[in-house]
Amino acid sequence: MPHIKYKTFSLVLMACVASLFLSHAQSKIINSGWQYSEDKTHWQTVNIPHTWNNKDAFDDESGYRRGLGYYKKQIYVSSQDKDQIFYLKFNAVNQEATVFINGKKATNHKGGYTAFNVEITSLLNFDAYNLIEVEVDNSHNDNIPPLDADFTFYGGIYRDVELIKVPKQHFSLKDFASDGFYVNYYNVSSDKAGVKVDILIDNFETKTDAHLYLEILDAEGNRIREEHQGLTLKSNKTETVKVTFPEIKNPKLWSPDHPYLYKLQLTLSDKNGIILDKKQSNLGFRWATVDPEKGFFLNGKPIKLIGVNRHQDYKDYGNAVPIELQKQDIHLIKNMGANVIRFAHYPHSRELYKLCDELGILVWTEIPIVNKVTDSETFFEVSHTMQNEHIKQYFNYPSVVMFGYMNEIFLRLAFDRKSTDKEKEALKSTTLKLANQLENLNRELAPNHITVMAGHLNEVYNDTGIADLPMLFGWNLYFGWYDGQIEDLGKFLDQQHQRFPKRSLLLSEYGPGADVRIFTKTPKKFDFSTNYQAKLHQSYYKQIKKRPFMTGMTAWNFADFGSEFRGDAIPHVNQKGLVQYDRTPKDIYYWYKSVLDEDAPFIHISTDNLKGLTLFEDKAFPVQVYSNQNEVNVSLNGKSLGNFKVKNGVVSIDMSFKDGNNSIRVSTETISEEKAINVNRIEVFDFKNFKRFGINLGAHFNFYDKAQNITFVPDQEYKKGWFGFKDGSAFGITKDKNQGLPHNIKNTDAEPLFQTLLEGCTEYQLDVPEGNYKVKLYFVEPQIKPTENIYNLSEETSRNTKTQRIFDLYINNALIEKQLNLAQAYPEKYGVTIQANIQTKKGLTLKLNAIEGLPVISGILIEKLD
Ligand code: GCB
Repeated sequence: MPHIKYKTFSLVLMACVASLFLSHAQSKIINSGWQYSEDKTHWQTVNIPHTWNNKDAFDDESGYRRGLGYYKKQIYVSSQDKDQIFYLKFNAVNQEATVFINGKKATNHKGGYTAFNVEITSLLNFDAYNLIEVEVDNSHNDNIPPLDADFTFYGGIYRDVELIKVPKQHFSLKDFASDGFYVNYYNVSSDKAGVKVDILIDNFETKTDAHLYLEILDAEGNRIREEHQGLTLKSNKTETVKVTFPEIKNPKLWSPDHPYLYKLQLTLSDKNGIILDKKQSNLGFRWATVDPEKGFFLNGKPIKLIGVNRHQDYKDYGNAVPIELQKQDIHLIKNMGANVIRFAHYPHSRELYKLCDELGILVWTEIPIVNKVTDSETFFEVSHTMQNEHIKQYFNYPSVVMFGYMNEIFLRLAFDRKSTDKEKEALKSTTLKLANQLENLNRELAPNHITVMAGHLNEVYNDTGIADLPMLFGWNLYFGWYDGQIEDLGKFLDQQHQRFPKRSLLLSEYGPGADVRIFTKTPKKFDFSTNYQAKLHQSYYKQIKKRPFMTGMTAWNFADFGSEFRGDAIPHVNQKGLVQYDRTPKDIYYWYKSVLDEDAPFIHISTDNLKGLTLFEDKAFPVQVYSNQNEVNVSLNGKSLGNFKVKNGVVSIDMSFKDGNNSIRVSTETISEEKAINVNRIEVFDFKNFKRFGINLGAHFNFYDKAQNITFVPDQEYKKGWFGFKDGSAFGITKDKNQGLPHNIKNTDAEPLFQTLLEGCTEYQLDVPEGNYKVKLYFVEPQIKPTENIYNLSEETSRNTKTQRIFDLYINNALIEKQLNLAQAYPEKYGVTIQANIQTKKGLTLKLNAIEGLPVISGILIEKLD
């Protein structure tokens, strides 16, 4: 209509003219040059994002500092802006923040993962520097979730700080630090789609006339809808304005395959048409539903949700991770072919959700009420505020389809050995009360989103009925790791589905720990080998694909992450990542790509982890090839091994490597991939080719030690002409898993070498030929009280008493150590090495003569000197 066009034109013209001499709402990032101190005496200059725990959370000695951290910064405010309203926006401060402006308290905020705004206008001095001080506290607080969880609670101001300056009329900054408007959709289908927007406008002045202009643009930037609204804003009030657009015909729908985005722009002007404030948001037309029988539907079509959980921290940065690095995660996840991310266990940076909109990734987002709740009014209050902030700040992202509020909330209860039954019942009902309240809050604030919660393997979620509160219940299941066997997954899910046929289910977590330095032909539960990781994920995927009632699966975890109390193959790191802590992909990442990403032909030869592969009489080593093609041709060192069918994204091929450099080539008609692998082939009986040779005593797996640049091979019983133990047994290893081993060994990063060990071995023999050898032996005293690992759900460890072990150590009858008493001579959990040069006519025999208790030994490294 010409009338509208003229009006729009004149508004735009006025806006352009106005912007020449008037500033409308403005946000300035003020991350640079803060002063930080832990005692208010010694200050250092830091930039935001910042945490004080990026190093000490990985330090074996100290544990990480949970307590106070002080930040301050000066900002200059000019009197030119004296008619403006000023806010500070903190995008995340972990976990409690008290903000002072020029010495006066401005606000206190609890909760480390959502943003908060504070209005500071009246506290400012114009034409002067103003002091911002922030007191940050990450100590344990019974009233702030998370109370307890398997991740590190790094303290600090770790997301952007913004100084916001707005005219007296502006989109509200007071509604739980949201953008001040909420996008709702109505009648969305492929024929038509409607948009309704609720807008909150603050007026800091007397009654005023204003003008609101909303427009919808398509992805090409064409304006396809616009609405004008004249407003009369009451004095010093927040006005809610509702705008409904007429339906859009034949909208392009948003989905992971076609993430088509429209844009909504909001402009607030004064009565003269001068722009006061502007906002915008992505619009995506989609609708999501769950069905207990048929799974997850997007836009009416079934989609199996397959993706990952993500934690936000990153090697060396803690949680203070530059946003560009974080964005790379989302690209990596998309590239893998995932269609869903669970942002666990707390809201992540908003930029990432925006990227999910753009790339087409469905999102589950949640607040960190993890493991247990506190029965206190404040805890309930903080939880409510947190969920209000969460939903309101993340509401407008089309990618967000699921809002969650609890994870494994009965975990602590399940392991509580102290409380009485009555106390436990009371805690259950408190938890249920909070869950009910939050579920209702979710449904009220976000009626078109799916509500979710995740539980661990325990009947309590069924018994209490908590699992029936959310629209979708996620099971975190670790069959083949903490519990039972890999194959138990499907059986468990079938039973649940039978017992609770009206409940929609997602496998919200699963996965074993995996260290890229560990590989084996015989993967076992708890060995941290990348091979076991492959086995578990490949089987889980098949089991979930087979079950249409399962909405999907999200692997635990996208990346390795910091968890201070843990002691796995890398201390203080949870190693269940598909990629490493620095985001280098593990092989399993490529396997997922081969089953999920159909965009282009893809091949990956998984030899990256076979560093220093040493083979003996073994003629071959199984190598997994991953591909999204049906058949691949494989050749080794130029000779074809034939064509192989790829099933479930993988084919395993036994490769008879030669000593030295080998090359593997895998091809299809359209693509090929080549990998070089260096293999150390040692011939039995004369140990012909060896220069250096390492054995991982008591272990069935290879361990690559970067510092020594050698792979310690698996141990074996002595065989003539070869090597092995004559007696003794692997410490802490049961039939199908490794557990109860010493962790967080000081003085080394070769944990897996020390962790597995032989106990009670009195003689170990290597039938090496005549020569001069450097022999290095590795020891640790294992019998120290292990830190209780609550995630180690199945195993009770009884090795918590310290007994004496004293032994003499001989090599070929030469006394190397007399009365070796590891517990007495060294600090606890200390990685000890003892080294000697030995000349031999034939063979090396190691003797550990017990004086008291059973001798232990973790590793042997021999080097031929001439
Ligand atoms: C879980 C928790 C998650 C842990 C994970 C694990 O079930 O939800 O926070 O990190 O197990 O690795 O044990």
